[in-house]
Amino acid sequence: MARTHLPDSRVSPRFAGVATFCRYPLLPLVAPECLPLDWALYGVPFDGGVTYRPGARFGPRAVRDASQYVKRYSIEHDLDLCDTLSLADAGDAPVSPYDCRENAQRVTEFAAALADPARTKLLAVGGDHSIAYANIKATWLRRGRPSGGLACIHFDSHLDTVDAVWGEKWGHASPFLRAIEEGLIDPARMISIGIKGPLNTKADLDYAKARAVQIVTHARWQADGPAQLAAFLAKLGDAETYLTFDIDCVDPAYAPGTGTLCPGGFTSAETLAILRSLAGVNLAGADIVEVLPDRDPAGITAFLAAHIIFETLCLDAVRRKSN
Ligand SMILES: [Mn+2]
Repeated sequence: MARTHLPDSRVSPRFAGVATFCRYPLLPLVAPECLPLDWALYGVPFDGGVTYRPGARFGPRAVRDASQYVKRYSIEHDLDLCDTLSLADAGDAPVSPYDCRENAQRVTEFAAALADPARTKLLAVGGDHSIAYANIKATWLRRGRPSGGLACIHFDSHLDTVDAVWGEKWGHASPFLRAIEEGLIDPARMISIGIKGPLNTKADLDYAKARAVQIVTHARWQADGPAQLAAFLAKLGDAETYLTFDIDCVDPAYAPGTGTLCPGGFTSAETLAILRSLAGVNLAGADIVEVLPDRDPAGITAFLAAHIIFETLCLDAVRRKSN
């Protein structure tokens, strides 16, 4: 029995109709038998927090469009995602384009109340990385404010633990410092994967290092990254874990459509394989951020982001199938 009703692509082709994430139903149109909803996907069209090139506010629309060709059965996990999870597109969060802090508050309020707060998990599609703070906060609230915070798996070129840029404390360079400061994330159970330089200063590493965030640079990944990640996952056990994916950890050759480019990252194939290697993790929530459609002439960045959504949801499906 399907948990998510998709339009039959032989009746209503993938290139027709109004685009929702992966063609999942809009939240108000979810069939009663598919409740409670397992995941609410929503867009956050906000890029007021960027330090360099703007445009990620158009990310949710681009990812919705690119995701029309995401199918439902995973060969690698041998599972039909839509038979396993009830999924919906909850539309876009209300944003405040000129004010990062107010935006974070609005998005948090919207996300905290979506669908069934006790049972529905949240996947936010950015937008710049500042919006991760809001989805982390909403997830933390919905999980009953776990003391000590959530564990976190972070893919990025950057640590995003700068206290403030031009006095702005809620921009895309700061979401993890804010989340750690507020106890939403436990830095001792956080891993940042794919970090690349150069940095503005060596001191940019200080905050994360002082709080024991496990940093796996892209260069280090080539040596023993998979083993480090496996050990981290073993240490996590069943802990509720938040997954945050900044598309700029992917090599610009594979994901040019982003605002703070950093050459020499993961290929798209490596990206999907790394995500699949997380199978077994207890996901509490997730985001995929920093897709900038204006710099994505062939749409490959948005298309990869759409498949990152699929692989992320599969992780929860694997876990539910095996439990
Ligand atoms: Mn980031």
